[in-house]
Amino acid sequence: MFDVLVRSVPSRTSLRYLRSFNRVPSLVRDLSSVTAEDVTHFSKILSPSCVLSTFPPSSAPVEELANFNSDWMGKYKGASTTVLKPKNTQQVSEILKWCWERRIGVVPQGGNTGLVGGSVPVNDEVILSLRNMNNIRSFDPVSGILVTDAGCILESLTEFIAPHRHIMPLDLGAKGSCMIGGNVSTNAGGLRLLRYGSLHGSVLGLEVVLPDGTVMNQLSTLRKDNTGYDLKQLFIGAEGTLGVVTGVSILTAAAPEASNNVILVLRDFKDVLPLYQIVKQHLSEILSAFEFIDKGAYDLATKHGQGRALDDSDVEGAGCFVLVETSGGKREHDEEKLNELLESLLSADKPLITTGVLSQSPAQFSSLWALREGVTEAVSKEGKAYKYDISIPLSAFKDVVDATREHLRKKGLMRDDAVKHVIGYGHVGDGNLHLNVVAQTYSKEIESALEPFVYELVESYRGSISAEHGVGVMKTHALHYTKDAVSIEWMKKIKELFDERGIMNPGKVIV
Ligand code: FAD
Ligand code: 2HG
Ligand code: ZN
Repeated sequence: MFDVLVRSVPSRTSLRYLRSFNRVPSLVRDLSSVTAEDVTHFSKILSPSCVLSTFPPSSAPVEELANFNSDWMGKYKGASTTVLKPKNTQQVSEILKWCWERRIGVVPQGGNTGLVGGSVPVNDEVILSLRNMNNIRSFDPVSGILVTDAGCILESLTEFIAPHRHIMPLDLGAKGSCMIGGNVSTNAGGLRLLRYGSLHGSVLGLEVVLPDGTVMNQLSTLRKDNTGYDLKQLFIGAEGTLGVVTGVSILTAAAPEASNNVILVLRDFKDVLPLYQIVKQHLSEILSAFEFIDKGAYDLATKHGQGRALDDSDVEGAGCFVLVETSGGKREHDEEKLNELLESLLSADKPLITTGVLSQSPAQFSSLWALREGVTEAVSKEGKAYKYDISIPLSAFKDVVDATREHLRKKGLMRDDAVKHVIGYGHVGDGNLHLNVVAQTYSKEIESALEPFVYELVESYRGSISAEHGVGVMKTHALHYTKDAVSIEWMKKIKELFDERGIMNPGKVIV
């Protein structure tokens, strides 16, 4: 298969392609390291507090760079000597112009909450932190269109538009740290995708600084614009490999008058699918989330204080849990519908659920959500996680979790708690399972037991090895389980076209 691909690309790039099939991130190898001269130049573009470098004139101790060089899980580490924190698009442009000329690798970094190692360097690339670009540029309460700097934190945006009775079309557990530019660059999914769709639909425009420093202004606020290729779509989910997103125009939604939630307790996973069908039919337009956690995930969430545990009697015999949220225009109407649903589920001849716990106050509403949203946090407190974020048919969610556990057991890796838990949770409504393998420590042995095992399993269902977290550095070698050779070839051509020097986030997505 590789031969065919290599032959089919232009000769100018074939060497690079050949190397990539040996899984060597060739674009990384050709890059320059930052020198004192570079830092002196950056210090002319940015004020002193915005340059953090081990080189003069900054001369920061290496420890000060540690957080920027390590990802959220502590799994991926970079060796960058220099973090730059521009305050505006012009500064980003000047930095990239210099890095382009000098062939210095650049890693854009938002909230650094990514789960695939995309936001930290693979070597000593410059880290370009967007955290100082945090101005809201405009908000139109009539259309709901928000235009903002890429470094605004998602939760701050939510709070900013709340008094105008609007909500962001996306929400995720990392909302307190992740930034809108990072969300766009990962095409983050999250907890509201069922209702509001993906960012490919709600992002109306982007301002992007291209690798050579050119500013591409596509910061449109138009709902409709069919003037040729929709270039912004390329940057949604590009994970910083094509340019730096500096501004985002996004359509926000009118805030629902009322939101309710309920946790449904199920004896058996096989009942999740019929339950989803019934819930969809019964709640129709007010259904806003249908999220799933298995018993292992629930136990970890409660063990580590994420939300309040349900009463023991409610959890007895539970195999898994589903969180249903409604968002609608009239509280009484929505509550009535939810109560009717619960009654009919519980009084059925063969009930699909054993019980349902309905939130009765804003605090309970948040607590039920914390049981689901808090699993990632709980897992990180429990151990070291191998995370597989996959799209597969709903009916296969449990089989994949069970098969992975069994596979690790056969390999002897469940002994002595080397692997402590294999759990599943995720976005049922989006067909997205989060398979988490929680180990005592990261080890080659566990990784090679899991890969390619999990990827082959996903491929057998014609699924996706990355539903929403992206490829980062973690899955560059595994793209072919989901994308065919022609698609990968065209992705490489697009990368070449924007960034022939390979300075943008080297070693990520496509290598
Ligand atoms: P970073 O982690 O800083 O960067 C992510 C990638 O985007 C990197 O490749 C980086 O180089 C690139 N990048 C960042 N900013 C820019 C920019 N301005 N221009 C160009 N490239 C850029 N993800 C989901 O999809 N759904 C979830 O429900 C979800 N829940 C999460 C819950 C928790 C507790 C945690 C820790 C993570 C979760 N994530 C989830 C993953 C993560 O939060 C998302 O991928 C998020 O969108 C990353 O945003 P960030 O600002 O932290 O980006
Ligand atoms: C979620 O849905 C996030 O909670 C994180 O996407 C999933 O940690 C994970 O594996
Ligand atoms: Zn998720």
